[in-house]
Parts: sequence; structure tokens; C-alpha cells
Amino acid sequence: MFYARSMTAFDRASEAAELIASRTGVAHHDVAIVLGSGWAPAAELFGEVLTEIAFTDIPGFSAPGVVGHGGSVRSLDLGDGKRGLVFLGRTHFYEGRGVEPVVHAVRTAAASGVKTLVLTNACGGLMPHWKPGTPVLISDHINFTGQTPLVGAKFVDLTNVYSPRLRALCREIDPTLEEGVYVGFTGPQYETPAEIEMVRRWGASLVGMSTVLEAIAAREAGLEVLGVSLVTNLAAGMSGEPLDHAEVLAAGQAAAQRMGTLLAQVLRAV
Ligand code: 8IG
Repeated sequence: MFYARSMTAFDRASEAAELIASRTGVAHHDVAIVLGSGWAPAAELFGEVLTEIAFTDIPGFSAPGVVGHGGSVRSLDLGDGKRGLVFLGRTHFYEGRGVEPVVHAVRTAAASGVKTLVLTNACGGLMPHWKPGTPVLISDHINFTGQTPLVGAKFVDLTNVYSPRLRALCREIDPTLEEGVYVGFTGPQYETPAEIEMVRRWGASLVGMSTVLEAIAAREAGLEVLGVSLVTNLAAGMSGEPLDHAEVLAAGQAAAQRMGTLLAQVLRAV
């Protein structure tokens, strides 16, 4: 008797990787980057786009629901025969579809042969000198979502989630880059000033609504991870102004050149 095994999240990622392989004509990609809101202008500097595929064409992906979040995958020529995947936009946990869609791009990248993953995001900053438009390397995270992409007894080590090697490489390229601990909230509401004071005492300096679940899924898959945050606003209660999504997009525009050149060099060096 044959019993059909039901499809797992990893099977769905393999299907997505097959679609990407057939559309791009290459079986493997080497490095992938997930672009958060505000980062799209930087993508123009990464390299020649050979293929662009809408998320709606790829199994398991869906069109992003937020203005300023893209919605496609690009295959890039990085030179020396190296190929990169750029995910323009991501699924957030606050969209209400659970954790699997949030980490699907990461698992698709892993199923595409990728060994190095760059996760970018826009976030709030707790350091007063981090003006909107400041890129910051993620040194570590606090997963405050109450969620995990792992199912079953998978005891994934998270001692060095954000690769010390890749962070050192970034600081060689740009010695002025600072680092911070990122706290992942589910959102979609921003924090209260009391919540910001709480995470400040925990040692956090970046607050956002993405990245942590993707980083965990990436470590489960054995990928080397770099995390870069674009600080687009001071965290709640620090500026005297309410938080606003439009300033996120404006800060991305202003910082695109700096972030684009940094990441273009990183993608070639890894
Ligand atoms: I952009 O201040 C952006 N995303 N949680 N807090 C959280 N997410 C953010 C913030 C912020 N700014």
C-alpha cells in the first residue's frame, strides 16, 4: 500500500526554486538578498538584472500588501559566473497568514542553492545619533514575536546568527558602520514609549517587524546570514513626533546610494 506524504513547507520551497530555475535558465544561485521597505532604490546598484519574476508567478509567494514593499524576484549577474537572487519585498507576520509564508523566501533561496543570505529591513532606532537613513549592521536579535519557523525537536544553535565574518567584511568596506541588537515585534502597531524603554534595558538598539523569523529559518537551513537595518525613525517617544510610514520611504531614497554601493560590494565579495 502506498500512502502519499502530504506536502511540507520545504516541498513548497523546492517547487518555488524549480520555477525560478526554469525561468532564469540556471539551476543554482549563490547568494540572495531580501529587501525591506525603503531598500528598493538601492537595488538598482547591485548588478545587471537578467530575469525578473513576479511573486504572483512563484508557488507560495503572494503580492505584498504594503505600499513601498515590492513584489518580485530578480536574478542578477554578479560577475565571475556568480548569480544573485534579489527578493523585492517580503511577507510579514502581521499579514495574518502565519509563519510559513514569512520564511518561504528564505527556504526558496536555500532550495535554489544559495549559501549566503542578506536580510535587510527598515526599522526604528534607539540611538539618538542614528538619524533617519543610517544603515546599521545587526549584531544579534531578540525574537519577541512569540513565534518560530521551526517545527518539532529542531534545536538550532543561534550563538552567531549574524555572521561575524560578514559583519567584519562590511566594516572593511565601510568602517563607519555601527552595530546593534534588533528586537523583532509582530506589529503592525509601533511600540509604546514604555515598550521602547523596556527593550532599551534589555540591550536593544533597533526595533522592527521582520527579519528574526527569517534569520532563524536561514540558520536551520545552514545559510550564512548578514542583517542590515536602515534606521528610518527614532523609536517611539524619542523624537516628540508620531511615527509615519512615509518617512520610511523617504529615508530609503536618501540613503539608497550608500546602501546600494555597500551591498553591491558585499554580494560580490561573499
Ligand atoms: I520603518 O519604530 C519601522 N519599522 N516595530 N518599530 C517597529 N517597526 C518599525 C519601526 C519602529 N519603524
